[in-house]
Parts: sequence; structure tokens; C-alpha cells
Amino acid sequence: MTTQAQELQQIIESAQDIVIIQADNPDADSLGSALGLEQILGNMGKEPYMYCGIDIPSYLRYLAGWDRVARTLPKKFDAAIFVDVSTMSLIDKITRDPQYPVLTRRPVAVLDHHAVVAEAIEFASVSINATDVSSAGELIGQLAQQLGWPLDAVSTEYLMTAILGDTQGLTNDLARPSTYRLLADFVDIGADRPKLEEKRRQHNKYPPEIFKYKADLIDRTELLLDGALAVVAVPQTEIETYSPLYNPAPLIQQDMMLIDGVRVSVVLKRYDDGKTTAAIRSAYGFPIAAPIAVAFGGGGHAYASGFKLTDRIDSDELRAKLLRATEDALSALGGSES
Ligand SMILES: [Mn+2]
Repeated sequence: MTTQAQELQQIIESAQDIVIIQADNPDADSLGSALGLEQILGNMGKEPYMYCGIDIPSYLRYLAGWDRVARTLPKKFDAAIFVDVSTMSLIDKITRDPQYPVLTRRPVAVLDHHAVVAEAIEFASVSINATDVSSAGELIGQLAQQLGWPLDAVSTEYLMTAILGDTQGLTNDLARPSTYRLLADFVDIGADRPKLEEKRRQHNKYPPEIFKYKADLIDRTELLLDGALAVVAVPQTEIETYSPLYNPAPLIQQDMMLIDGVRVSVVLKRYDDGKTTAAIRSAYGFPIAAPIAVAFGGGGHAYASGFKLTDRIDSDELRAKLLRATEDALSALGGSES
């Protein structure tokens, strides 16, 4: 057992009320990790509390308990655990919470798996950033086994969701032999993947107007760089109309990746106040999502990343920058075609 794991155990043992914190861009890994850890801590007799600076996106709401995630820090807590994040740039919201000064003085653990860390969370007492795991969910599962935390069917199903999120259903190269072994242990404990998949399928059905809207997005998708880069922009009016029903990025992005020749897809959300966000996905064999995001001050994984621009940028300039960043990333890869 590592010293860091022992320090984490110490923090948990000495605390009663423990806040579990996700970044301002929650995904299946962060939410599954938070819910899994909530269940584990509850079984240890602790009082867990889940925080996230933004609303849990609707596509994740098939996970029972998502509505226990609060947008404010509690009045009273003894310790905190960040899951799936280790950079200040992704926890901007919490720094404006009235209880933030308290947080910086409490014992704080960071459990993450992102290799590149700019602006580390300096006030953390212990930071476990494992780069040999697929996800925060896998890290928590491993820690649970090492430290003897009580795992049950509920917590393992949440952690399984987390792992399946970041490994895209065990289809990308983040999934290692150890990932499969851990999942096999989870199945032994009671995690039920077919049940989980059915819950997600039911939840992810969309109303007829979303089906029609998808056609608009397909129609507006631009194929650039000889078809290697697919880009579509979603203006604020559409975000307001359709986001409450279905998130436009997941609605269209998988289909963009099905286009023959597409290496990278980008879904841009353009807000009236000048803000732009981007969801970037890259094709298998082209692990260039992160470097493209980094060119815009963002970050993420080899095949999934994103960025946020707060200053207004016009569409032509943004398209030119995207083209350049994608070309650079492709040529850095050695121009290899598969
Ligand atoms: Mn993750």
C-alpha cells in the first residue's frame, strides 16, 4: 500500500462529514465515481455529500442519485475528496462558493487519472494521480480493494459506469488487463452490466423533435481538411430550445465519427455573451483530441477533449484556428494514415 493511500485512509477515518467534489465538466466517470464513493462512505458509517459546480447533464440522469449532487458546499464538513479532476482550471465554480475558504483549510484528497496537470490543487493534503488506470472509477475501485473499503452491488455498478464512460464501453486503449480484472471482481460482487445498459438506453431515447433537429445538425456539419475534420456549431437559441430535451453534442458527435475519413469531430456551442465551448472526439488510431484542445487552452484525453473560450471569436477565425490545430496535431502524429 502506498503512503498516499494510507494518508487518504487517515483522512477518511478522521472525518465524519465528507464532501465529494466533481469538476465543472461532469461526465460518466466523475458522476459514477462520486456516486460510488458516496455509497462506500455511507457503508463505512460516514456522512457523504456530493458537490458539482454545474447541473448534472441530462444524458447522465439515468444514474439514480444524480439529484443528490448539490451546487453549493454544505455549511459543515470535515474533509473533501475531489474525483476525476486535479486542476484548478476545471473547478472555477467552487472558488466562488462562500464555503470555499473553509474547503482550503480542511483535509482534502484528490483522486484523478489525468497525466497533464497545470495549476494543481495546491491546498490538497494528498493527491493520487494514477496514470496507469483508465478512469477515476478504476482508481477508486483499486483503492477500495487495497484499503478494504466495503464494496457492494450498488457501489460497484456506479464504479463500473465510471470505467465504461472513460473507456467508451471498454473499446479504447485506456482499458487494460487490470481494468477487465477489476470489472470481473465488480460482477462477482453484483454489478449488472446488461441492466445498466438497458437503463441508459431507455433514458437516452429522444422525442421526435430531437430526431428532426438531428437532421439540421447533419445538414450544417462542415467537412474540412479533405474530410478529416467534421465541425458543427450550435448557437445559443438552439441550446435553449433543445438542450433541455437532449444535449446536442452527444446527439450528433457519434454520427460525425461514423463518416468515412473523419479523424476529428468538433461540436461548438456558441453563446450570445461571446463564450464558446467545444467537444472534441478523435478516431481510433488518431489520439489527437488533447493536443487540439490544448491549442485553445483546454485539455482532456487522447480521444476525447474540450475547451472553453470566454472572449468572443468570429466563426472564420475559429474555423481557421481549428484547421491549423488539427493539421499540426495530424502532422505531429507523423502523417500516418490507417
Ligand atoms: Mn475520467
